[in-house]
Amino acid sequence: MRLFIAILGLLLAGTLVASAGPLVNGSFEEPVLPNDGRFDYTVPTGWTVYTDQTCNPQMLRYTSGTTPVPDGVQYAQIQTLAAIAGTYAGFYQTFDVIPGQLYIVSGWFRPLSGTSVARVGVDLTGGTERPTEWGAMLDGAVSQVWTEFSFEVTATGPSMTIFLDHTQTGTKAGRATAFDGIKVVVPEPSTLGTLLLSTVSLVGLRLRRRK
Ligand SMILES: [Ca+2]
Repeated sequence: MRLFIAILGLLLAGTLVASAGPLVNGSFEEPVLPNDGRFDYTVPTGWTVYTDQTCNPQMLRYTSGTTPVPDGVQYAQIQTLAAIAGTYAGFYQTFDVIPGQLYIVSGWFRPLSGTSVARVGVDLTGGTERPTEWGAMLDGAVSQVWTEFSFEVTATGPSMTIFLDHTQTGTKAGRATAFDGIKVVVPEPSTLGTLLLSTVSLVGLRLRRRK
């Protein structure tokens, strides 16, 4: 009996840990670019491109002498082509979530010019309309290096859409923003698992004392 309860506890804890991270290809390692080609106009697997004009989705692969990639060896970026201030482009992905569950959205972004603004936001209804409010933002005028971001959202429905957004604030064409290591996870899943295991241990202890 004790063994059965212990196994049940472990299974429950395992399930809780495995439930995190419903997003796919947040690290942009797919599709794999050729080793000899560090650049491609490829849409990352699992993601969809959106824009209010014309844009270039791009994937890049780390090669010696270039800026290190925050997560793995590849990352994605999006480039606006029109010379219009306020124009935007980005990637979105819809994925399953548990209604009422708190999630941590995190990752890295890198505006590639002083007139690029990186934004990350979610649509809690799983819709594909670009959001008007954002969870994280970095104005290119501040920094051109990889910067980590993180924010919390509570799911209200069975699916959620994440938007990785690039906006150009100047009137020069060809501005871009890069993204990598995008994760959506349930915070501290081990806490509940530990709590369950502790409860199971206490039950086990009581059973042992009865013998
Ligand atoms: Ca990556």
